[in-house]
Amino acid sequence: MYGREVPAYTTLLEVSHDVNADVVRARGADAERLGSIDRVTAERHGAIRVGTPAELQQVARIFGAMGMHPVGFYDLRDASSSSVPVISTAFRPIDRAELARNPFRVFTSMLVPSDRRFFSADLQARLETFLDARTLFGPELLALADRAEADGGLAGDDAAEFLRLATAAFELGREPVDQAWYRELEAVSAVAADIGGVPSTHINHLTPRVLDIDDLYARMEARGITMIDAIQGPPLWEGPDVLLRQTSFRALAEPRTFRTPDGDVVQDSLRVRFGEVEARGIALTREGRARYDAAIAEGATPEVWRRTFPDTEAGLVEQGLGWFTYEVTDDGAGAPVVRREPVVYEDFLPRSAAGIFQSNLTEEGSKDASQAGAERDADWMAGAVGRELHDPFDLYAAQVAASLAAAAHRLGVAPETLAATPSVPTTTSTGADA
Ligand code: OOG
Ligand code: NI
Repeated sequence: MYGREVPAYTTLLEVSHDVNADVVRARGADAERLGSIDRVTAERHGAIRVGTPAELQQVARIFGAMGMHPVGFYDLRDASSSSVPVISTAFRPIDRAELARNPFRVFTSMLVPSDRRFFSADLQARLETFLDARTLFGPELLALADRAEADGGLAGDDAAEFLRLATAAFELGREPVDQAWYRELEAVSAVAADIGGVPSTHINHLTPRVLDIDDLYARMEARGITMIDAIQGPPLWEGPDVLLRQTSFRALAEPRTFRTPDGDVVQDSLRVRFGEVEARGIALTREGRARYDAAIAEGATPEVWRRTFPDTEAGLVEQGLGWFTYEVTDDGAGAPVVRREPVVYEDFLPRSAAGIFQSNLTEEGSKDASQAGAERDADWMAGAVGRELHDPFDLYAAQVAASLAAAAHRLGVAPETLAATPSVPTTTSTGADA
């Protein structure tokens, strides 16, 4: 559906496949250190935007049907200098084995109409009235979603119908857009207009994963596709990739129908959907993340990175900056071997998200920084979504702890002995008597 709606996405996929095939040829097994090529090829994240907690709860039921749970809280209102009045979470599988089968996440943003930095009391009231009156997801879709979640899946025709209705719910709306209303919101924030100026929601972008984002950037430009100015996140450097590097091509003008204040229906265009691509690195611990945030604030140059991060995986382990799991395998001669594997970062970065939002907005919008913003945090978001909001750090920590417990059990040692020797190289023979 998205490839049909946004043909440039298909080009992005083609170039991503070419880049990944070249990296696998050049680097061999090392290319698959952060996920098998099958997983990386299937991997995507999408982005959608909704208006109210009620809409967010409905979206959570649809993603819940597919084993995707809300993880993390992102506040984009302060992360961006332009006007982005949303808070976000991401729906994704939370179990490692499920992520390997379904490496799909949806970054989901929700408008904050009560934030006076963006909306006056009058505009808030009209916005909420508009949002409360629309229906994004029909009752059949939601009923099927609930049944799928309760029963752990749907059979045959029901599964097909669920997918048909869910896909249709995320198509670009064809109904005429109220021009005056859309433009009024757009003067405040293009993102607010995209959410609250139209009667339906849509996939905003669908992002494939690449193994060499610098190469991808160059190849897209060579094809004549204008990319945003920079790759967001960590710089290109010689040490291990951490977290997430992202870039995008600018939003393309898409034809849309508008109803003018005089009641005429006219053709015009809107630029809201863009093409994003990402490279994923190693998940960082809270300490690692604090260093990352400081380094980004300093300016993400290779020099800053060399001062901030060790240039090997072993260094990340020794300094407690990255997450790694431990697995016991066989050295081929019957002796157990402990292998250390990096944990892939499965989440998002608010600064990068703000950078992507911002570089794709045609208008800055307006924001009155002298007003007090509406308080929002992870607890508030959990209440709004009506489900447990998972903390990404807790999920990574639990995954590492489970791997240590399993490895220690197989070796017949205490988990602390493995955790206390974080410098075990990638492959360590523990000796036949271990
Ligand atoms: C979401 C922007 C955030 C990312 O990859 O950080 C995002 C949006 O444009 O709605 O997708
Ligand atoms: Ni994205």
